[in-house]
Amino acid sequence: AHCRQLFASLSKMSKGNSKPFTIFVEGNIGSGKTTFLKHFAALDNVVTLAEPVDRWREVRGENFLDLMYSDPSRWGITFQTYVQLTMLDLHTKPVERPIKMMERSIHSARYCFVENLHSSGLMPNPDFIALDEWFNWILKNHDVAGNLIIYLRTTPEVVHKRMLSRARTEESCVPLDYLQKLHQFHEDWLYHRKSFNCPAPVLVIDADKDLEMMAADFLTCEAKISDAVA
Ligand code: TTP
Ligand code: MG
Repeated sequence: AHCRQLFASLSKMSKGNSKPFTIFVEGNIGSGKTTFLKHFAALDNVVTLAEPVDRWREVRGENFLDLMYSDPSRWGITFQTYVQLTMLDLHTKPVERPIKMMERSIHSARYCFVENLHSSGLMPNPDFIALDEWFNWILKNHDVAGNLIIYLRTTPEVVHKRMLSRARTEESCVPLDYLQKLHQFHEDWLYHRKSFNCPAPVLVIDADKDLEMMAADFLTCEAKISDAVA
């Protein structure tokens, strides 16, 4: 009930404003972003756009995600170019409801994943430059801004276990070390706020807990969203 009230009031605030209140749900691989979005999908005033990971696994018969993990130096640029395109598609997608909630954003693709590939030497410099030029052009010429980031903060060991137990085939060989690096990029960007531009205020949620224990956090989160909008 609390939840419905909150989103009803957000709905009123957004009336007459053609751009929806836009929330990016961020966090490491396996931090629970999809599950988090599902919780909010039931609400009348919210459109949730899940990450297009399935679009990355079947592109005209090619599995870009699998190619990237099997040979990041060769296929990293291909995969990340396509991720950037699908993210731009979601950022610019008009929605009929006042609140738009996205799994990830073009920002975390660039500041966490592309940055990680490049800085760990897996992405050649020219590939990185081409991607980054595209990214900067998109930021200048399209509205990819958000109003709030919800950061599902986890520890790498916890998400590593989750990732292995959900058993996405492509991720079977992703080592803990890779998740530790990605964790650090999320931390520096969203928690310590010392690396890249942070495109919206950040609400940090402890997402190490099991899903059953998250119910209270959903409510806290809704209250804080309300404050952020007010
Ligand atoms: P995530 O974007 O972290 O999504 P998820 O569904 O694993 O997260 P959650 O459990 O919280 O719902 O990652 C999806 C896969 O795509 C994962 O293997 C990492 C990969 N990926 C990249 O390699 N580069 C990118 O830019 C993005 C966005 C994802
Ligand atoms: Mg997901």
